[in-house]
Amino acid sequence: MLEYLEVLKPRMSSEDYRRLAAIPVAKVHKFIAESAELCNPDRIFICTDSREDIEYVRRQAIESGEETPLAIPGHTYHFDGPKDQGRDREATKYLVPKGDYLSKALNQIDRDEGLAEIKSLMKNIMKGRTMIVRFLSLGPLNSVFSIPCMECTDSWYVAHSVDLLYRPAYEVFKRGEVPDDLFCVLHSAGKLNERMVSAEPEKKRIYIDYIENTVYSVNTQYAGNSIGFKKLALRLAIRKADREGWLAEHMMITGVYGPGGRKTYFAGAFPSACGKTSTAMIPGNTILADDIAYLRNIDGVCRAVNAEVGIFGIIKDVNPVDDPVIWEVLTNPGEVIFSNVLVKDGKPYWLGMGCELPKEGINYTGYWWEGKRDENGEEIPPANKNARYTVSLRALKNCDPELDNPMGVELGGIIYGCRDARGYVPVQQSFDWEHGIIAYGASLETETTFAITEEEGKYEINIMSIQDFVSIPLGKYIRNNLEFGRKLKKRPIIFGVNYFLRDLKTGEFLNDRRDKQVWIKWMELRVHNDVGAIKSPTGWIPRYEDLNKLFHEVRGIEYSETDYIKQFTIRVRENIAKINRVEKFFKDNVPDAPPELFKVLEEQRDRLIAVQKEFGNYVSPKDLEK
Ligand code: SPV
Ligand code: MN
Repeated sequence: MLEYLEVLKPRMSSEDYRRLAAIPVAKVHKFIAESAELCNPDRIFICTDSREDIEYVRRQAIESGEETPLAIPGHTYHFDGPKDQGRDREATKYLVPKGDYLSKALNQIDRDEGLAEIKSLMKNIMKGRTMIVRFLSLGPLNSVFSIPCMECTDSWYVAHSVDLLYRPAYEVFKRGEVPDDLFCVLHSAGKLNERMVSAEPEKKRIYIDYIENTVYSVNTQYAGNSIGFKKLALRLAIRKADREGWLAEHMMITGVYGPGGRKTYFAGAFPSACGKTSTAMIPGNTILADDIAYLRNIDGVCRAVNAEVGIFGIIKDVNPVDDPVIWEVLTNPGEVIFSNVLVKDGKPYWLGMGCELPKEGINYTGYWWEGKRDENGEEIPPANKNARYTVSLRALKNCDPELDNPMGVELGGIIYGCRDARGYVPVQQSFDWEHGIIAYGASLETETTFAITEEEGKYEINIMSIQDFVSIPLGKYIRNNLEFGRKLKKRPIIFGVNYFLRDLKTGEFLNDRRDKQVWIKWMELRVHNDVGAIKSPTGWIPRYEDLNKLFHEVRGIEYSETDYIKQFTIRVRENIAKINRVEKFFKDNVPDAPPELFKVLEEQRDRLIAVQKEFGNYVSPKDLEK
């Protein structure tokens, strides 16, 4: 332990040295010493989470030019480079030791080769800069759920963002309450241009070393790549959960009010940009998590916490009518970091904000004017589609009071949401845990969106919306989910939702964005068995009269039977085609897929074929009700 401190001493001020020496954990000293030896910063700043330190980080984010203040007090904006506007699947890889196996569907590189590559990219990269060290906790403090973690970064924007997104834990580290498998992140924004934007995106690499629970990220600033505790630590958490028998999920958590003030918690997994945050923020309900949840079996009950305490949310389409709660936070004084929006006269603008946007301003490509084109001749939008806001959940009026409960909250339901124009009805309830995990979770098929830097609008399987992050064999991950439910005494009810169903002929969306307010209330009632449902081949679907009543209560509008029939008609052909695609995916890519998966899919196909014989390819819910 002393040895590492000795190495660090000449690199540190006496104050920073004192702060680090107060942490009695050799692994912490080792990680910082090795990071400093590799990256060679001029200075190391140990952030203690004191008010002065936090204030200092905020100021530095502005002084360094990584953030710029906006007119409203507390608001700043940050830009990432034009080639750094989302998570990067290509550049993100697992370091896999020789002899170890990960599913083919996961991007990977030989561990020795990858470590050598990333270390050569990071050599002396912090010369002339400060390495900021932050100590945080994933999950509430003093909890069976907590995972201590630390990040060394040369980005003040990253160091600032984690204040809004994670629980501070310097004191936890000082008490030495740090397990050997704590998560460590080493990040450098790399060479920056005059706009303080990573200048060498072609050298972007994000490597996950699950042997050492360490993430390396270089030549990127986009928070999903640079803040190690989002999807990078989720990958490590999935392995830890696998070892310890719990679940780390890409899920929001919301508290939904039912009759008589009853409150039921739901967790929900949706692919990026498919309605996860907006479901968590439905007016009248509470939000406890918007991206990452940990689930544990505690005395036979499924309890969940938020790994984070903030939101790095998509700002596109946030407007005062559909999203009043977050709108209020984004337009009033308080700490907000806007990224990749359009800025004009100290004000941020984004796509779909419900007002006209300026014709010129500053955006992620520099000075922007209407009609500006990129090097491929494509017109550049005023703000990026994946522009985001970073805020603390505590700034939201409807932040759930149990956010920091070390025991988490009891889940009544789990939702799997897909983006499926063709097949699934807007909301349905699984027949049981296995059916839900397989038919809604593992079969989750979605159109790709702008949240990853790749082609948009392609259909792909995205198991439980978490496939990009699953760091164990995919079949094992599904088995763990099945097992988890089997061991519970009280199982959450599993639902499938699809906010993106279209008319097969006209291609129009069949639902309004606000219809989800009704679906979630229906799910709440179903958890408590307060309404009946119709048995369809793909799950229990709502009855017209229950939905109509809810549309009146929740949205104050009439719900026509014609709309109901269009939305809840079982599209047999499309559903069978989906099952065939899902089966093929698992046969081709997941050699360790559990046999139950094929059984559940087969049963679903048999049910579909049976109704097809009786009613044809499109089966009205009215026919099934009889
Ligand atoms: C997502 O894309 O799923 C996000 C944002 O939640 S990121 O941090 O990029 O993962
Ligand atoms: Mn996410």
